[in-house]
Amino acid sequence: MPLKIVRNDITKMKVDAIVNAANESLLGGGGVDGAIHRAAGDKLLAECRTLGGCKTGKAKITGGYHLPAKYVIHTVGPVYRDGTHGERTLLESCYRESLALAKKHRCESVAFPLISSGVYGYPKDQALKVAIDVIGDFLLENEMTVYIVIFDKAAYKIGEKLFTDIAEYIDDKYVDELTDDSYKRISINALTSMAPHKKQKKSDIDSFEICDCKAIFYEDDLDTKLRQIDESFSQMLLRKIDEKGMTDAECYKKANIDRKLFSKIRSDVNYKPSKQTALAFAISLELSLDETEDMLRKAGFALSHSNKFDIIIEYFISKGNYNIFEINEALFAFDQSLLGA
Ligand code: AR6
Repeated sequence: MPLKIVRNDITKMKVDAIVNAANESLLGGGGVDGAIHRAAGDKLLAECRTLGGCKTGKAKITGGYHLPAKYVIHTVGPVYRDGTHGERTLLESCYRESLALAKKHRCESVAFPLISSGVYGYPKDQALKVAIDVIGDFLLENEMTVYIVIFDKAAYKIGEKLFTDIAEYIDDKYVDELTDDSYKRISINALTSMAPHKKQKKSDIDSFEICDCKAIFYEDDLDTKLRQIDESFSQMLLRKIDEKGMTDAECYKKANIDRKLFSKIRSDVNYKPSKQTALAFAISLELSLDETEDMLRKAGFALSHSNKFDIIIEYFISKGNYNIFEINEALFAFDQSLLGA
């Protein structure tokens, strides 16, 4: 199930558990800790007093009291010194221990702040990377919806090099919608997107391929090609999953798609996904750019250079980086909608 990055005040999140970036005393403090205690009310502090504190890297759970969340998971992040004092290991442990507690209490949804990235001084881009890595790994094995809650967008940072790289790529590729080039591209896309609906005779394709001198197809290849032309999005998806030797669960988890949506797609041969969903599967299946365009066409979409979202996706595919969580991290930084459910 998916990882979502959202902008919000964590005390407003309607989830089974929210995570508190606490200190070892568990008796409250500033930042997100203060906000959670204020919103939950005095009974939270009373319960915290019974817990005997919490070591750095560990987590403890309490009720949510006046919060919309049923539980608060209190974890203590490391104070950042210079990165050579086991800070990353401790921060990873905070996420892992909190997720394990959430699982033990059968939480279906959990929201995290960026632990240690405030008063404790962990560089925000690195804190975000740790959160995404650990939560991403957990979600490949577990069914849960996990939110990373960003309080202040200005404080949200992805790695500087990645940000500059993507910004340059966008600069390079972006075409104004009114330039000839993009018109050409859009019309080519429009034409090719008609292909799946057009019934072609075997002989047309045969002669086209031979004239073009690119390849001579044997009967089997032709039959396969013809079948693929008429394939729907969901048929193509299931075929690709088979071809890649993946299980359904591997595929929808890597796509950041939840199980229910996947079942819907699987059982409805004519299911029309959103562009974000179609692309999420293309990423999960590690399709090339051409194959991605093919899959999008089945859903009635195309990639365009007049759209930042599309260019960012293209950037990651061209680099062979199919980590959906990292892609979403970048999409969020550029104010774009995220992939998956
Ligand atoms: N919702 C979501 N995120 C928030 C909120 C909120 N309401 N308020 C702040 N943040 P910090 P730490 C973000 O300092 O670095 C406390 O005093 C904030 O922008 O709360 O782990 C404890 O008692 C930042 O990105 O936690 C400890 O002594 C992130 O939450 C110490 O601070 C974490 O910032 C813990 O420091």
